[in-house]
Amino acid sequence: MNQQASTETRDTSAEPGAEQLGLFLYEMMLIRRFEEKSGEMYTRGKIHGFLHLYTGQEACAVGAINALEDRDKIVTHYRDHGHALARGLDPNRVMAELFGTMNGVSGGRGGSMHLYDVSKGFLGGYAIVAAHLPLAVGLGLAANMKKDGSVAMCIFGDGSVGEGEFHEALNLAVLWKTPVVFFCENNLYGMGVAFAQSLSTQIARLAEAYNMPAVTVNGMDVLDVHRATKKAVEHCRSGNGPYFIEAMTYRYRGHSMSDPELYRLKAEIEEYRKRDAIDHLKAYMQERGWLDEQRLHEISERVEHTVEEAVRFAENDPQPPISSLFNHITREPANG
Ligand SMILES: Cc1ncc(C[n+]2csc(CCOP(=O)(O)OP(=O)(O)O)c2C)c(N)n1
Ligand SMILES: [Mg+2]
Repeated sequence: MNQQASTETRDTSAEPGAEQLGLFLYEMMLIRRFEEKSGEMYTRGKIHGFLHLYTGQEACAVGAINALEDRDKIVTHYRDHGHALARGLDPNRVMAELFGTMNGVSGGRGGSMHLYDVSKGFLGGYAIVAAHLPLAVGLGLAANMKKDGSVAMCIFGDGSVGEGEFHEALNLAVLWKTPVVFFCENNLYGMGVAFAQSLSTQIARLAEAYNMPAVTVNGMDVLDVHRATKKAVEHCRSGNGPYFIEAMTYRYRGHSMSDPELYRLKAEIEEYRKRDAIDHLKAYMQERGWLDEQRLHEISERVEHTVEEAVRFAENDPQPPISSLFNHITREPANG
C-alpha cells in the first residue's frame, strides 16, 4: 500500500492550474455554504427527517468526482449533498429534494439521503450502510459487457467495512475485473464509535488482501485526492480492474442533526478545523498568485447567490399532491 501518495514523483505539469483550482475552490465553498444553510433550514423546520451534513469533507467530493468523465457513474452513501453538487446536480433541485418538494431531484420522495439524477450518471445516495457497494460492481460489470469505457465510482464511509457487502463487493470486483473506483471517506467515526476502536488495521489494507491496488490519501487536501483519483480512474478505464482509495478526512458536524457528540472532544474538532481543506486550497492558490481578494470576493458572492437562490426555489416549490402518494411503489401492469 502506498501511503505516500502526496510525495510520489510526479509530472507537475499535469497538475490542476489556476482555472481548475478556481473551480475546485468554488465547488468546495458552495458545498460548505449549502450545508450550513441546510442545517439552518432544518432547525427552522423546513427540512424534515434525516440530514447528514458533509462539512469538513469537501475536498473528497471535489477532488474525486472531478477526476471522472460524463459517461462515468456514481453511487454514494447517505451523506451525499456534497457529491451531488460536485457532480453538477442543480443546487435548486437538490435543496428542493431536502425540502421534500415536487421539483426535487428525486421528485421530493427521497429526501436528503436519496439524491438522484440519471442525466448526470448520479445513480443515488443509499441509506443502508454498504448496500451500494455491490451495485457499483454491477455497474462495472455492465460497463465491461457493454464495452462503453465507463468507470463506476462508489463512495462510502469507514463504517462500511463491518458489513458483508464490503467484502463481497471487493472480492467480486477483483475476480470480475470490473472498472470500479472504491472511494472510502474515512472520517474516523461511524455513528458514534471511533473507527480506531472498531478496526485493528487500516481500511486500505483490507483492499490489498483482496488483491486490489490501494492507496491512502489526505482527504483534507483536494490536490492529493484529485491526483490519486485520476490515477485510479485511468487504471480502471484501461481494463485493469478496480482500485481502492482511502481518504483520511473529518466531519465537523455530528453524525446527523440529533447527535449529542458524546464520543469526541471539542478540542479534536478544533484541531481538524485548523487543517481545513478550503483554507488549505486558498493558501496554495495565494502562494502562486492565483487568488487575490477580488477573485475570492467574486467566488464568495457567486456561492452566496447560488445558495440563496436554492432556498428561494425550494421555498416556492409545491409539495407533491396527496394523489401521487402511491406512485412509483408498484409498477403498472403492462396491459392496464
Ligand atoms: C446496514 C445498516 N446498519 C446500520 C445503519 C445505521 N447507520 C446509519 S449511518 C451509520 C454509520 C456509518 O458510518 P460511516 O460509514 O463511517 O459513514 P459516516 O456517517 O461517517 O459518513 C450507521 C451505523 C444503517 N443505515 N445501515
Ligand atoms: Mg465515518
